[in-house]
Amino acid sequence: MRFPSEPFRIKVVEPIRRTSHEERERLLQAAGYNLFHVPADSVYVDLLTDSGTSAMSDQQWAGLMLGDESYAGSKNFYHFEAVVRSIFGYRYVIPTHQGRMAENLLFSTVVKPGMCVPNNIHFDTTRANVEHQKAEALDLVIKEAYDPHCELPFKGNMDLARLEEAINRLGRRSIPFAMITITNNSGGGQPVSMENIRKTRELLNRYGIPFLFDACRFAENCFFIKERETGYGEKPVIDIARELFSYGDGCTMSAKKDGLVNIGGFLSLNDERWAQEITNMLILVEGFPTYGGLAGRDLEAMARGLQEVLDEEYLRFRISQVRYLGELLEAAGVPILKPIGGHAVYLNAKEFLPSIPQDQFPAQALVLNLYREYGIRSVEIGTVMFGKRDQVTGRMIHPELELVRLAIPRRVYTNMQIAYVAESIVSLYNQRDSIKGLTMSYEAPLLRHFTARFAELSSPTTIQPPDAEV
Ligand code: P61
Repeated sequence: MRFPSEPFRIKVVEPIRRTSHEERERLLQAAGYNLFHVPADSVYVDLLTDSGTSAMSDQQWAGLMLGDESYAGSKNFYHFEAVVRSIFGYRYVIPTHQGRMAENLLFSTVVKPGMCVPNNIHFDTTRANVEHQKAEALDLVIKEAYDPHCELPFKGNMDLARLEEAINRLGRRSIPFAMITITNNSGGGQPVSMENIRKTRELLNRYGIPFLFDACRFAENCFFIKERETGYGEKPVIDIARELFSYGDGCTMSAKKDGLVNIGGFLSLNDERWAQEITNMLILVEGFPTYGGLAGRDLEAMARGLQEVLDEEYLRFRISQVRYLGELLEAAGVPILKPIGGHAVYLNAKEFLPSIPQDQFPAQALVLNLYREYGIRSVEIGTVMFGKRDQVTGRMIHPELELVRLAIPRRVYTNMQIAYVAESIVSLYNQRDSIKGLTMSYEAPLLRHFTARFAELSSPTTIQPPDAEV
């Protein structure tokens, strides 16, 4: 384990309020044990998401002061457009206020009812936007992605055999385009190799199917390629990014991740007809094409962030800091998903709490106890988020993986705070027998994880799961 030293120093600080155990217990009860309803200023280390939570640099803040807020033709747009073209290489650049709007514009324009969009794994907003068009969101990642112990350098890869099978089964006309998400967020922040991307392109070319990227964490993916893929060790990350995007026809992007901004996104495409139709829709729902739902200053911050994120000193630190957390946990025997991803460490709740059945939401129980005991906020990615009720029996169908995601905001926390997180989790692991399961006392019909409420069971082993037959 090598200690990742920060390639920056701190110029502005934001104080964090300390809370007592009693206060956290009170807040948790008021929130129905759902961390989405705990106020952020009552959290010590907030690992809920790495999205929109980055610290901007002095250069980005300086850029805000250079915001040109003209309705049409802001100079910041032209700068932003030039930067996006120089990295991604596509002809048309369409700004949006965040990633899901780029998805919405693309899917509502190009995807028709009954069609199918393959991806390694769709992120939840991507899936929801595909399904909103009454189309199928098909996940075709390699099978090993679902095994938390399997260590592969590129566990986000597309399964090319299954992709070809899907094309033959559904017919080329049912597939408006295929996507690859880099890195694969829903599969543990795992990267996709250049070879897999090149072969996906070759396969899609044989059928004349366009190829788009969900590029949110592109720089982290390219850094992994540099670290792990033969032939790329000496290449600058910017050149790796240019090669990678050259195999596609466009991308959607939430700049709230590797754009290093708190708000912003875009769509970039080569196809003139798609770009024209999408721009018409953009004007209807977001704004004029040279600001797309953002202020001029936001475009400037995004242009600067997209360049900074390719700084290899920054990327080395970023990937190492996440790895540092994972390695501290692993060294203490805490079960985590392997290999360690680019933006987050995932706790394996099934192995952390083997005596709590999935009906009793073990990953949510971990999330709750991490906050109650140590003031750390994480997010459940398991039965609460992805469990479904069988329409006929009403019984819960559980997802394969029961995880807690510890997503690390970019340039925000010091290594000492990361060490605090590791120490806290190890301490919780050593007391894991005292952790109780939960019941869900309120559940919304859609996206229930945001509003669900829970109650704690008195003992994990003596209480029957709510759906069990007696
Ligand atoms: C996250 F609980 N991710 O990981 P937008 N593609 C990909 C993403 O990771 C992503 C988007 C598209 C989030 C934020 C988040 O239910 C949730 O700019 C690979 O957020 O619209 C976002 O980009 C969408 C967390 C989003 C959630 C929705 O934490």
